[in-house]
Amino acid sequence: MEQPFNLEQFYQDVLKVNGIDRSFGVPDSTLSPFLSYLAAAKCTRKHITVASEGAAVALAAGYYLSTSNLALVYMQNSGYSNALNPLQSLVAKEVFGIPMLLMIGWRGRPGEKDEPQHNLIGPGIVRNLEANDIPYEVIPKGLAQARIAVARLFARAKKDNTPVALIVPANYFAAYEDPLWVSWTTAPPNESKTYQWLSSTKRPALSRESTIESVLGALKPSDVSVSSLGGNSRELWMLRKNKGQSIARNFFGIGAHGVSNGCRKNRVICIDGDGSFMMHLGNNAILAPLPDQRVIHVVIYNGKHSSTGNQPLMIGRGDFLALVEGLPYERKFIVDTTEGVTRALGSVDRSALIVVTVNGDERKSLPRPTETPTEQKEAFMKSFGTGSKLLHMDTQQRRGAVCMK
Ligand SMILES: Cc1ncc(C[n+]2csc(CCOP(=O)(O)OP(=O)(O)O)c2C)c(N)n1
Repeated sequence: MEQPFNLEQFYQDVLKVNGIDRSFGVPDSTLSPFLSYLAAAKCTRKHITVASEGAAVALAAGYYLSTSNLALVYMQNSGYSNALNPLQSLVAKEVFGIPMLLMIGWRGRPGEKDEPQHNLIGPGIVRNLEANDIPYEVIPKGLAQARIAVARLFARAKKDNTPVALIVPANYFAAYEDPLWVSWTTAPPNESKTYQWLSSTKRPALSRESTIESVLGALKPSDVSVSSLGGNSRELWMLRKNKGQSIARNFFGIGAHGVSNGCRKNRVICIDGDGSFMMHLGNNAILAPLPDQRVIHVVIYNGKHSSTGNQPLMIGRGDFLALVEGLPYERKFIVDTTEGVTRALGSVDRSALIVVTVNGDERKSLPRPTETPTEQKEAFMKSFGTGSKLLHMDTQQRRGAVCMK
């Protein structure tokens, strides 16, 4: 009978040998020993536990875009439904086509007694993957067989530009014996001061579009940007086209923190809406202060979901700004003018939140990108060129687990 996988050997001989050295996800008890090993042995550049499975997919997507390398995304099968939104809307081969390896813990496997919800979800996971056209394998016993299975999935992922899945039943990993060392510090108070550079006018002078124009005007040549879906991506695309500029240094849709994880020599400016920011709040709180991330998060506060027809955000300006006060970005700014945007962007190098309060003015209709998602992806990836490989930087950790490997 095959022994359960030794954790270090599984990492080295099954994943690393196939080119994986990034893992992002949400913990699962089936995968528990391996995830405890990752949390203890890997620094926060290589292993990040996020607040939702969708965010793990986004990290893996951004990491692929800036490095052409595949990442591991781990989750329980009940978390697969949380991952489905970015898997279907962005990562799927029919959209941007971004390969990655999902590792799914199989609770409620047919024939195994489990809790009612797992008994419902477990038998369906295979059908769910098939329904979404995601190639999968159930992990075989034995390291050599597992390595071959992962290599097969990898080849498929790269050939078809698709996510692939490895399903892992219970008891495949040996116990994690070492005590899990977790030391998580909070940012010192002097780093959390929020600068408010606000004009005296009651109605903000900037609109979403003029904010994006201000951001574009303040970018450094080495900056990369990622814009969230909806009006702000369409405005950014339009502004670039009107100025005769290339769109290759912006990715439209997903993965700012993953891009940054893969390419730390560039600042990544994430141009976001307040609605989208609220949807990813937990992940923003986890990712913003990590030592290796260089995301400057520009959040356009218009108090509404403008792109879907101006539905209210249902959090007032005061409460929104109070919330911002509590978030662990290293530098925080609230501004409402082009000068404020320019000054804030000019004074940060990493981990910053710039909230821009804007008026509700916008065009009646906005153009859509004329490039296909594949063309956009290829232009963005090409813009990193050979210089996209990880720059060796001082990985000394100021916050988070000490980088041992
Ligand atoms: C998961 C998901 N839910 C809902 C939507 C629909 N949607 C597209 S844009 C948008 C509004 C986003 O609001 P915000 O980020 O504030 O940007 P604004 O439109 O106000 O500029 C929503 C809800 C979506 N694209 N994806």
